[in-house]
Amino acid sequence: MSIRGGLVDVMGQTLTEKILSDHLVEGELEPGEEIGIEIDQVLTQDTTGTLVWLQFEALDLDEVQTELAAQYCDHQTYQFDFKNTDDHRFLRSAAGKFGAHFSRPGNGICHNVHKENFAAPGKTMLGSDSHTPTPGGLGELAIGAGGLDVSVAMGGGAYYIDMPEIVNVRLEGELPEWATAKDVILELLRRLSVKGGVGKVLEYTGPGVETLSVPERTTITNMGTELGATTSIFPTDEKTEDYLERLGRGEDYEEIGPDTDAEYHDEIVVDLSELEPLIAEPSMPDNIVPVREAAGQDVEQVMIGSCTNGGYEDILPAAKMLEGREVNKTTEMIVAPGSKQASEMLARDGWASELMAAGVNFSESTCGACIGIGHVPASDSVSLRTFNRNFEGRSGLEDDNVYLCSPEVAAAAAIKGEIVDPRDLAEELGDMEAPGFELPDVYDGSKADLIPPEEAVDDELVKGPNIGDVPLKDELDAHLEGPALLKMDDNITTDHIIPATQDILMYRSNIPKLSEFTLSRVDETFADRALESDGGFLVAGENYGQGSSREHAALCPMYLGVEGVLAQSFARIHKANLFNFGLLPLEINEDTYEKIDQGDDIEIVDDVAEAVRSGQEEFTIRVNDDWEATGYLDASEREREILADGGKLSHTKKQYEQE
Ligand code: MIC
Ligand code: SF4
Repeated sequence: MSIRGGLVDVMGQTLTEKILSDHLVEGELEPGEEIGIEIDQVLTQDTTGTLVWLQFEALDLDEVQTELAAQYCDHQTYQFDFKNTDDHRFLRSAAGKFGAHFSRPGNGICHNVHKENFAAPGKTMLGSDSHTPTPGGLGELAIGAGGLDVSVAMGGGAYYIDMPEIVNVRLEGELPEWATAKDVILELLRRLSVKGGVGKVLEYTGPGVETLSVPERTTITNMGTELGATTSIFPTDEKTEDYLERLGRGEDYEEIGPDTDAEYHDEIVVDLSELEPLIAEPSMPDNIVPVREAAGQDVEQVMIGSCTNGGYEDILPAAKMLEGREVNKTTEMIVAPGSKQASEMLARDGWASELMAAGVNFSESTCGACIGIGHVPASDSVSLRTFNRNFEGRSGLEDDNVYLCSPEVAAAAAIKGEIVDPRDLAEELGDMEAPGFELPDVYDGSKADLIPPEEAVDDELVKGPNIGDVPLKDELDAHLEGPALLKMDDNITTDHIIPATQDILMYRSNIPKLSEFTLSRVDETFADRALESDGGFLVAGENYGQGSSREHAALCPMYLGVEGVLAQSFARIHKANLFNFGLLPLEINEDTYEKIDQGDDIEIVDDVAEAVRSGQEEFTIRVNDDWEATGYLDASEREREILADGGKLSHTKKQYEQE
């Protein structure tokens, strides 16, 4: 029995409900209802962080109000151009001026470094990166969001979200040899698809939980994002306490879990003992098959790293498999540890030299190759990666063939030069043992690259010439009309809308320039056509905007004059970003989607501004002055006000003025 909202509730609570009710500032925990929650920790990274701070500044906020905020420089650390370095310098100055921890470029990927240094059970966290849910593996309720939501939360404002459904993912049994945590999440992707988790929190329970270490759990929670889930979370136990102690943070431990009579909206059972090595084929993380079905394909590149499998413990099994062996002469293998701490420890333990001796190259601890910066695969070749996303073209090569798998499967392919189930390779070689999963006694990396707010080196913002202003939009018009500028399929990713490769990424804080690349991967003429047309709509199928949290995917279309998106359904973070930048997201049914052609004239017949503010849910869409269809606006009162005010920046400024 627990107390919630002042009433004695006879039903037990899930872990998610417990953390949410501890942090609830508005609303009730009813699925679909909007709730406001208090945020304890904030995470931001270099490619979304510049906007986070520019918006923080534009809101006239002057000091971080959350318990902790951390600015990481991880996505683009190679500093190819002064623009990247300018961004990093600006971020250090913003962290110093406003009071955040600053992690220097090269210190590691935000999720890995945050997990090692700050993540703690029972806390809430908001991050401007879609893989923010990673520390769910140690009981933190962490959610990815657009940068503007993060700025507002960092200024002490609540974070608003529709109360998700909570799904019980019950783990039974124990992983057999050669099956890994990566295979658990690949199995869920096989069953549920990339949109199977939208509007849901996946809460892991059952006897299988205690068989997994915290880093294995965080591999699973990290990739819950690929299911579209709001977040994923594990209860805490001795394994969590032990992990925090090895990190030197035993005092952060707290025992938390669901009530025994907690009620869930749904249940999925995964018997760990039935899992086998799996692989995601190109070019969607839910194209899952057993490794044996993909075996025999030549592999030219193998990469171990990323926020999913870049930990010391993830690289160790591969190192053990390669000890005394060599990478096949037809293959290149690169290890990019997720944090500098992992690199440092592998170097001290001698495992880095074992890997080097086997023919492996080490990269800086960075996202890099995961978003097409460096190690771009050769044309018409297979690249096998331990990453979490293989959206087409994300590697930097348009028609790429990127497969996703565990470090064990990756190392097996590096040895054999082709995709092979490690069980079959072990049998073939006769002397290769399953490496198992092992934690170091202590995580003892240096903290030299982490600058706490009290040791800040800057107290004023430093803005180089590449750092622009955040464009503002006027209030929503009464009359919206324009062409269907582009018609797209299902599952369009934010990588399609604003790609993240090096030549484009350096303009993340220069919106006019960045906008030139909007949807260029779908249609090179889009940006010019949008500017010329002075208004218009995007049309898309299901799950529009899946993938990243980058608010640029809404901000740049807004800058080009796009007024709304008509889609069969939207991904959660992107839909919030559309509201935040004043773009009307209308849901349409399949018939309407099929009937609209690119170039058609679209008119929203209602007085749009008035209808949005008054709570109207159905909008009449007139096409070519010829036929009509209905568009649905699924939005809370708060989202409607934001939209009508021309976006969250104008809306929040207005609110602050009224206070
Ligand atoms: C990604 O994995 O796509 C990114 C790059 O980390 C993005 C953030 C960004 O676009 O900067 C994400 O996942 O949110
Ligand atoms: Fe970085 Fe890739 Fe993880 Fe995104 S998914 S945070 S780009 S490593």
